[in-house]
Amino acid sequence: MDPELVTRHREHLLRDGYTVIENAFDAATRDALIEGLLRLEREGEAGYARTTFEGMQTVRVYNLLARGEVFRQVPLNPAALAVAEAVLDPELLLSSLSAITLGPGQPAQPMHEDTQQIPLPRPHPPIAVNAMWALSPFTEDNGATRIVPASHLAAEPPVYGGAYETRAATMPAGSIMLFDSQLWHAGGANRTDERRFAISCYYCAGWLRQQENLQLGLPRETVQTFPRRLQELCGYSVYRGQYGHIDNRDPIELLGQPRRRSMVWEASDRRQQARPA
Ligand SMILES: O=C(O)CCC(=O)C(=O)O
Repeated sequence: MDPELVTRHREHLLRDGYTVIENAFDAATRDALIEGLLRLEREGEAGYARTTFEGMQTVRVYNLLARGEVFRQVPLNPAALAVAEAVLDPELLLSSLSAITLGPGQPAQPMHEDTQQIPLPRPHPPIAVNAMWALSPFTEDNGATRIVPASHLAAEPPVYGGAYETRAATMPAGSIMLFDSQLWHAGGANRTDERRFAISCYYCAGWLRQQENLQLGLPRETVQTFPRRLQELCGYSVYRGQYGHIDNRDPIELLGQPRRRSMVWEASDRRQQARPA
């Protein structure tokens, strides 16, 4: 993505709490992702969720990277990843990758924000960014995510399930809405007789615990076959040369890959040695 456009999306997200990238993926990709989700349902790997938050008429599939090659392209989408990196930083992680398929009759989800469990005073700088992939068009009637624009700057999180003035984040299929995790939002009600297919690709700062435990949830043999950038996003990386190390080594080496950066203490020794006596 053009760097100026990345900057514009970043500024929009910082100001309003969200930004929408249209035409972020093509129809063939959308069809392949929907087919991947339907296959999981046919194979019995996915069924209706069992909590009000997840939606009893909603099929959620977690840990998608363990469930099909077709999903690997999602966290690596160049446009969404560039904006998420610009908002967080290039050492960000994938926090979770899950599908949210709202069925007909699914009521609106309780209002919430995505890092409500993290005990930080609000508002704080962005620590996580959700990229909501519209595999179906997101409409007022089929459950487009409801948002409260600029609520990421509020001093409080929403009252869980509270009633607020919201707007529907409508967007054509093929769009991705990125939003600051602090934005007050909720899935809308699906009043149509069609399903609303979506994937939530949730990124977080490299120093924050991931929502899904991807290092335990993804078999190492599977991660070994991922592109390197995806391996790094899944946690085979070290933040600022320190957080996430194993025996002061970069976990990427566990996958037989060379590390590309020094660990923080090696780098400070090198700086020290380079100083004139
Ligand atoms: O389905 C949606 O549009 C939003 C879902 C959501 O916000 C969540 O599950 O945290």
